[in-house]
Amino acid sequence: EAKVLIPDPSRIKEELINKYPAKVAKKRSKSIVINDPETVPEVQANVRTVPGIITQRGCSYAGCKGVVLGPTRDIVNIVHGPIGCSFYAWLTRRNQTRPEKPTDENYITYCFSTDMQEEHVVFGGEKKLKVAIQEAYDLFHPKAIAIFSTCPVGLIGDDVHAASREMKEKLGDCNVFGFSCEGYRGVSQSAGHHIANNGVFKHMVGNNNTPAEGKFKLNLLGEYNIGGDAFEIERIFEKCGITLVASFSGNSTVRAIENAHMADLNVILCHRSINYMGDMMEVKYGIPWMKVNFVGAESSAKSLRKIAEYFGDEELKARIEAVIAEETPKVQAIIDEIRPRTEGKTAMLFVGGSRAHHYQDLFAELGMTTLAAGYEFAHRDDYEGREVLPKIKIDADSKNIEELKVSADPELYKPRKSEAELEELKAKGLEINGYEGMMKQMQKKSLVIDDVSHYESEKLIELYKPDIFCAGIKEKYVVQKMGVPLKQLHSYDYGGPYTGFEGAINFYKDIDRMVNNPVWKLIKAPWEKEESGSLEASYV
Ligand code: CFM
Ligand code: HCA
Repeated sequence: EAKVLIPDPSRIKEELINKYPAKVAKKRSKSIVINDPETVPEVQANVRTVPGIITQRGCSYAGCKGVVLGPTRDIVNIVHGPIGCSFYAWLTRRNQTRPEKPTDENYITYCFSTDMQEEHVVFGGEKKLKVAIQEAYDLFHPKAIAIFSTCPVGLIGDDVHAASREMKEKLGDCNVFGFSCEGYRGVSQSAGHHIANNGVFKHMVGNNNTPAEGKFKLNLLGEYNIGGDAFEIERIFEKCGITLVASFSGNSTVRAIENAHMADLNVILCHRSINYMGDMMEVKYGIPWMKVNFVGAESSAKSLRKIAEYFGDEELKARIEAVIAEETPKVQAIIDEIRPRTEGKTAMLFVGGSRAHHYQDLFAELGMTTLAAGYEFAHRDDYEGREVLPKIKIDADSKNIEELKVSADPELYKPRKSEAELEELKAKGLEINGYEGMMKQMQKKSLVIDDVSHYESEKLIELYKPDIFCAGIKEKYVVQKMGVPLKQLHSYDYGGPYTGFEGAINFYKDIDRMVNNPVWKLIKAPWEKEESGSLEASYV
């Protein structure tokens, strides 16, 4: 790989924190580390953002309602709260879906809310919630209705679970369940993912015991079909003869999720948002999980080979090799064309809890170096590897792992691989029930920064002058006004898919267009303007 000379990271780190009050500087210092892939240093992560700092983070409600349940097609997702929480989340995440028939249920484009008013905050909103559930049922007769709590709900004590139970009983043929995902729970979206996983596991997985058809059956976990990513993975799986039982939750259906425990393997794309589901399904049903990555052509090929190795079937192996051989030349032709224009350029990625890692592979394929990267809300295991954290596994009822084992239905608990087989697979280099994290793959002396602040991002851009910065909509125009193109790695700026082989081609082309656009040279960053001498001067 092309190595780019990078400025002294300790000096940069010092610059990032020296304007903070001493206490803040000390705290931020633990979240800003200089990477060493050999001996990965400890990163402070998943801690509360210092009040007053402008963070990229969102809330627990966003993680539960928006992220994990958002892409579900045939659940009526009702937000219990003031209308703003729902309206401002309406179709902002680019999760796509594709019903088989135009008449199939599809509620993705709808925005359901109880539109809580002052009187409900004062006198309680449960009555209104039950009326809303009844109204949704009468209008649509959906298979499932999910309720999401916003901040005021927890503060006034509305019991969304009791209301859901009561309505489920009353309606009879509709699964109704609630989530206590008030925005203030936890320190970011991350708590919402966990709450969502517990709810989906408890109320949906295992509801349908019809055996799934196919020889190689797996679930795709942590893939939300942003910009059509899941469609590309579905295409590849189909070509390889792999059966996708359920997807959590891009392009998913209630029926598939209820049937997910019939699969023989869980492959996890976004470890951060869904590792809980992988663990719970492993304990209750005996299904191992494996971390994969379909972002990047090489990673996609590697992930397919891992799946083939897991199933250990020669025919599958041959078929997967044939698919890789067919897809790779198309990808390589585009790399050959574009790479001379992107080689040696630099990137920074500050995104979510997974993509700041995965997208580094695509940049590497273009010969580009990642100077600095970090997550908004990931935990230490996503940075340093799964082994760094004690295994605290919490089940759908917040019970411990032993209780979950006891609650496992003996009919359904079937270890898909014996201990010896699992060991054998691990010896072959397959990461079963494990994840190496971002830092082992990053260059020595690159900067790893958790929950980067707005101020730190500006400083990083000023000091490193990267060729591209990757983040979200809140950062986009601020960064571009500094003369640096910003690629949104959440929404893909209306582009995508970026997964698999076709996705890689889309990404290379988009990045080429961005980093080689002469327009950026026409913009003067605040510190380049004569009247403002220094960055500080332009901000007083
Ligand atoms: Fe996982 Fe995601 Fe991400 Fe995420 Fe998100 Fe997203 Fe993201 Mo935005 S589930 S952690 S909470 S890969 S919504 S599809 S893009 S921040 S990096
Ligand atoms: C969320 C959703 C988000 C926001 C993206 C952004 C997404 O965290 O609530 O800030 O641009 O991917 O849609 O992460």
